[in-house]
Amino acid sequence: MKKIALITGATSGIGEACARRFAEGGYNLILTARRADVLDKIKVELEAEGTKVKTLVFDVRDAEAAQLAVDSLEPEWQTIDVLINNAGLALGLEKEYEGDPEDWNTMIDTNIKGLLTMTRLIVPRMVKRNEGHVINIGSVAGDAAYAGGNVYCATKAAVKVITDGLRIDVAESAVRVTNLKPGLVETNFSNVRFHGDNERADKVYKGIQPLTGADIADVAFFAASAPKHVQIAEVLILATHQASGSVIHREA
Ligand code: NDP
Ligand code: 8X3
Repeated sequence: MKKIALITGATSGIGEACARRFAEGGYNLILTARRADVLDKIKVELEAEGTKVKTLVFDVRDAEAAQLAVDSLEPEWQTIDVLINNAGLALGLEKEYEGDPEDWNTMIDTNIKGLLTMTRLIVPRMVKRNEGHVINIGSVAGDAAYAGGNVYCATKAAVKVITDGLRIDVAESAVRVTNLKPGLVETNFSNVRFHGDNERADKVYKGIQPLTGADIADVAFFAASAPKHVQIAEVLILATHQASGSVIHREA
């Protein structure tokens, strides 16, 4: 029987790339996000290649909707082997004392509380089965603040600590817990961060070859494929000319 991976934020970027990588690696998939039409398109494509795909449309900020979606899974979809908590975003790059509190709430509710909601819904069954793997998408941004990163960096620092906390709490079981910390990955991330200012978003990746979603998906798949006694606890993945969240060498 094929294993099942549930991926949040599977309509774009790293989440979509994980869907493709895990499908290629022989998993069936539960794909979640808010955009039903995009999820459907990916489902049709992957099913044509032999992967079974279940889509769940909900906002990870809505704990009740998340619960209803997970409760709606038929028995054949209830044994989730890998949970990839990927849905997330940055909004703005303003100084902390000039930032928009609505943006802060959205980042905190999505990146921290949404991840916790999914963990709370999926992990009890993993612990009961004594098997499973949680892969959280953190960030180099969680290692240290960079200019204007303030609240986004804080959410990713929280992801690191929440991931470490879960690893401690499931240590008696064979459930594995991984924090992947990408650096610059060219996705829709910057378009979202700059509220649709695509010109500004493009500048983020100027003068450096950024990572791709597929680069991160490869690492996630590697972690999930490690022998059962091997727990890849944390991985920092940077573009070659990036040294930290704030040190990036760009060709003129
Ligand atoms: P994208 O904007 O390309 O993808 C974000 C995904 O998250 C989309 O599928 C979106 O789907 C989903 N999403 C956003 N908000 C919600 C929500 N409230 N409920 C459900 N789904 C949601 O960005 P990335 O692929 O780059 O980002 C994925 C993760 O990787 C994020 O956690 C981000 O912080 C992290 N990351 C990104 C890096 C980068 O440089 N790109 C580097 C380090 C970490 P939809 O809109 O359909 O709901
Ligand atoms: C996303 C990448 O550049 O904001 O976490 O740290 S960055």
